[in-house]
Amino acid sequence: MYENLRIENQAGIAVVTISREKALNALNTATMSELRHFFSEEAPKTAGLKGVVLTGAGEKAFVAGADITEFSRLNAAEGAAFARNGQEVFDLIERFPRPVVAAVQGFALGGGCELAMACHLRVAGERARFGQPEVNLGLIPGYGGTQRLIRYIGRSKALELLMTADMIGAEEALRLGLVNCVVSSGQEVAKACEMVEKIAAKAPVAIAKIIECVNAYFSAEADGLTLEAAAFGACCDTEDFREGVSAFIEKRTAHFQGK
Ligand code: CO8
Repeated sequence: MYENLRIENQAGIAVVTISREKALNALNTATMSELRHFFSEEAPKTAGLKGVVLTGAGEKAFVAGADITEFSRLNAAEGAAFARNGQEVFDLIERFPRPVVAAVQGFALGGGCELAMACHLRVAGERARFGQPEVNLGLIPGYGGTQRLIRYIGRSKALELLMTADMIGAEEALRLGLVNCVVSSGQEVAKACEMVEKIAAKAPVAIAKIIECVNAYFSAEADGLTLEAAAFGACCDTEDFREGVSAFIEKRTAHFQGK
């Protein structure tokens, strides 16, 4: 069904591997369509899905960017449409109601860094390298990079990376707040799965509401505090809320149903 994605269900976690190793997993149009299909059609219908781990095939790259061979002759209108399509796909990931964790083992450049930033959390292997090298091509990031990088590392450092095209390693990415943790090479997917497992033990409706409210902070249209109050109210109406409070009082582990 997918040509460029490999999907394995590991005990309720969908491990999605972008598999174009010869092109360092560069995101071509077909891969973007497959990611769109996975996050809009397949994942929401997968019963018992705890979350998603996104990674790249091979040791060298998570994703080395959008596929440069595809957009060398775009005109202005086509370029804008190309970027908008990618932004929509990455927004689907950012809004996905269960945790999406990027497991970055090598290069995460251009669209690859933007893909990692659209995920809720990022695990970096010690050989991971992050960067937005679009200015080397006479371009700017088009899949959300000018907006999301600032959110993670602040305006000053974001402008530096965007304008110099410098790459940073895993430890620097951790120091700046771009990634959540750094692990030994080869442990990236295992650590990402561990993070999804931990979150999956919490109340699923509450997790979905957290994602929605945090996303609202960066939305020009949403009033985050109003949304938070409504989301808090919605959680009060769940069985999971009653279970969580009962479990606390009875000094036992809560078992949430996502209802
Ligand atoms: N697109 C297509 N092919 C790629 C890409 C890419 N982004 N990156 C690497 N490849 C291919 C290479 O062409 C090469 O193919 P081949 O073996 O057929 O020659 C193969 O992968 C291996 O790459 P290298 O031989 O270059 O490997 P090195 O170890 O020498 O270098 C690098 C690794 C540093 C990662 C290098 O490949 C590189 O600089 N890649 C390009 C990185 C880049 O500029 N990424 C940003 C792309 S632009 C982008 O992502 C914009 C997103 C928004 C788009 C909006 C729509 C317009």
